[in-house]
Amino acid sequence: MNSPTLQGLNLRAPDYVKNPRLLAWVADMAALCKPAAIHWCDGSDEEYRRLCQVLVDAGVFVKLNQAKRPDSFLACSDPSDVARVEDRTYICSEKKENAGPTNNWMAPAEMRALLQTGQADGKPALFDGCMKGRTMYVVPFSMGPLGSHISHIGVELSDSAYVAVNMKIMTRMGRAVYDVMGEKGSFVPCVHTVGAPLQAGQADVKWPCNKTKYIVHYPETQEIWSYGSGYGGNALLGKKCFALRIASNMGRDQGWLAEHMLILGVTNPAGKKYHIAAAFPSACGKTNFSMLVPPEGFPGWKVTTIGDDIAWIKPHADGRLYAINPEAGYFGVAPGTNSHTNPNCMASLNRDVIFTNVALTDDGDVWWEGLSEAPAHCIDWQGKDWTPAIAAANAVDGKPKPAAHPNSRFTVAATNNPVLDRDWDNANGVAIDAFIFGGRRSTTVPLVTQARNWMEGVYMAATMGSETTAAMVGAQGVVRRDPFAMLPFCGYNMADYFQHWLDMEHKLESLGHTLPKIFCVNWFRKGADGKFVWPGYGENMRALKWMIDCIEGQAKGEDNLFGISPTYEEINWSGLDFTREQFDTVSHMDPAAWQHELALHGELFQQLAHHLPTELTDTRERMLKRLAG
Ligand code: SAT
Ligand code: MN
Repeated sequence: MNSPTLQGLNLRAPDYVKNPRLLAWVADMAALCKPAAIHWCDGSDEEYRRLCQVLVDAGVFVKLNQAKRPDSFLACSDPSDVARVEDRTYICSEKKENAGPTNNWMAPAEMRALLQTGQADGKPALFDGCMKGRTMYVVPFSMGPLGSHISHIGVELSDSAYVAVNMKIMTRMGRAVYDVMGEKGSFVPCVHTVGAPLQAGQADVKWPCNKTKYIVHYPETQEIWSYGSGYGGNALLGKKCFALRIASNMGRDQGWLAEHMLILGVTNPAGKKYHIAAAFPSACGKTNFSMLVPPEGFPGWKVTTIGDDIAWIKPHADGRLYAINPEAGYFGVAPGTNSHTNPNCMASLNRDVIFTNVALTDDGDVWWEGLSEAPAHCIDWQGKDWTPAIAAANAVDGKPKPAAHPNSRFTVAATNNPVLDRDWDNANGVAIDAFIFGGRRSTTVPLVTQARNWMEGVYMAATMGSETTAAMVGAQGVVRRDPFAMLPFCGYNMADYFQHWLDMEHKLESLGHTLPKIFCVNWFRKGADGKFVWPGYGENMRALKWMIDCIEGQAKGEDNLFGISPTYEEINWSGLDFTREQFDTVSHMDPAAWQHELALHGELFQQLAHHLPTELTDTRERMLKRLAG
């Protein structure tokens, strides 16, 4: 049989690809992007190995010492392409008000002219010929267990082999997806290019990308178009683009929740198990919390991981919310990860890992700040010699020059995790008992607070603030409101999203089960010396246990402005020397600080005034009155 061709490009798909809409779309995109070849990913281990070798041969991957870190690789990106680019991320809904005031917006027709169809002044579209000289990988993936009623399918076209191998780890990727899709099934089309076409004979660079970047979502037609970056959430389109920005739109329309949440199981010594979903902004310890090792003083307690970053949560006829982890791997922050902060993560990283932007040691292994004592010499993430002396000589603001980029990452399969929950791949998901919302706040917000009711919990989540981290391009350590840790990820109007959460209460109540409890936590309060007071990591179990006591009706706590917080006596301190004074430092609520905090809530509400549920402004009024005494 003759293969269909396009200007010499073989378009023939494997026989098992039978979906006419998919075949037509791939042909259209090939015509637009003009790649030199098309590779239909089958998701096999053999293919993964082959593509890793292609990346090694191209100088993109360094193969790590096989004895120390078997089958693992290091990639270092261009210094201009190291994190999500929020100011280049767009929600292109038909109506601007549906994107809301917190998202960048452009009219779909205007964006399509820019990316796809070409502009009136004759300027070519950015995607026109963007893959010249490169291979276009066709990457079929399922977000969520294959065939689960909570799952959804996507196909990413990318001119980056790095993306293809990362997607193999991060999602259920490969041939089986086509079986689920069948001839008529739908999928979310995702097109990604590094935006660096190669002219004939031109040598490639190690990390191709483009100064111009566009991360674009069309919520009505459920499409993702990403241009110019090869990094993380900008390029692995199943993650933030699909599983949060597009899926939040699906969730609003279909009555479910797509959230920036880890999911963990916690089992008490009697064998009773609870499931908790917890939202924190990027690089605030979600991966650590999801793999927590209970400390001394908690014999018989066990924490198991369902997911570390994203949860899709659907109401069930039994009145409970069931959550799945749409991902199959972890794209976690390396710096600060070590055998104290996250021993289970360290065990996960023993083999089969892709590291990005960490340092390379002289014996062919990896190193990052906070892993262990600094090596005498290594090659930093920018390929330069690094020694502690060089780091000190190149300090910025008194901070030594890091060997690993602060947003450096590991990509690893969930199945590497020694405390992976037995239900992590359960197509029905797990029933959620509580939600936790946490930000990075050096002041003001207490260690742990239970919301008095669903509405006040939604208020807590909606007004969450956090100090910014290296996961996004821009200034770090600035407090910004990050409602539900979804500010960069909600694919529609944030005020409507609050309403969607409020509506969930009535939906669940009508089904007759008790609602999950809602808590707010803050692990990051600092003392007068500027140091963290709460020991964090495994010790967070102490706050988690108190939350479970609340669920079981064992803890009463003390009522305050914000909700209900534990007394010193209610926390199990066994095995930890943490004084009443220290506890006071991480939990006390300063009226003046809260006056200011409520003013900031007011600013957020003003920004989101259009469509903002009145329950939220009413709650703020009540808090102001209470504060005034
Ligand atoms: O770069 S990602 O968006 O995938 C990681 C994160 O910021 O949480
Ligand atoms: Mn995240």
